[in-house]
Amino acid sequence: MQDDDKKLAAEAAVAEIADGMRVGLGSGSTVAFAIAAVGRRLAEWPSATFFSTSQRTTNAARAAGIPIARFADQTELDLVIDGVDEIDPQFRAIKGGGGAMLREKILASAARRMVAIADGTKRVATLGTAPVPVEILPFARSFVAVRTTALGADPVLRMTVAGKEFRTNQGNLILDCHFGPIADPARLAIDLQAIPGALGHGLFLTEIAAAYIAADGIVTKMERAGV
Ligand code: ABF
Repeated sequence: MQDDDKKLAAEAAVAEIADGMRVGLGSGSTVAFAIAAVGRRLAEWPSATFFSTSQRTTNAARAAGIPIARFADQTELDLVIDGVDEIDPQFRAIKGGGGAMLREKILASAARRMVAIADGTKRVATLGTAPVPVEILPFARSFVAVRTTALGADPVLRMTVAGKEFRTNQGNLILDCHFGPIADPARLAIDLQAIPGALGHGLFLTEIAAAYIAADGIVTKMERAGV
């Protein structure tokens, strides 16, 4: 079962938490299992502090009894646990299915170690079946859309289930950019970042240090070489 696998991967990553750590919590349904596990084990880490990548995660953490500290006062974290939409054999990932990738990338970059957690369906040979979410300034929505098209994307404005424009925690919009198989993710990341009005994107190419992937009840831990 996919949820059982998500839970296994999440709990395996939570085992990396040690007392005194500054821990970032990602977003998404796999992280929801990590939040539940942290909530159950919180007493083991009286001096740990926890930070959140989205309002949704903050709400879930507080409901689990986990106090969430202000990241704005922080310059470095010890560990971030977060989900992915896709991850390839080089630990490169597409993230942002939940729309939190701008804050997720900040915490991932601030962390000494970021571990990804996922069920086996997230493992891909080549990134790109999933769209690359791009957070955009509403002021520049058409301008950024046409620039992503020039890069080969079919940009789709993300809508809520109620049919309204999805808004990030920053009040911005998201273009889900369908590129298909991405031959050169590093080049694409640079090109996306160069578009004025594109404030963040879901290509995570260097942040992930390790991945816990669970498939059919078995968790595989993979460490990125040389990190
Ligand atoms: C967030 O959760 C996103 O960056 C990522 O895309 C998504 C994965 O969601 P789930 O774990 O629900 O598949 O981290």
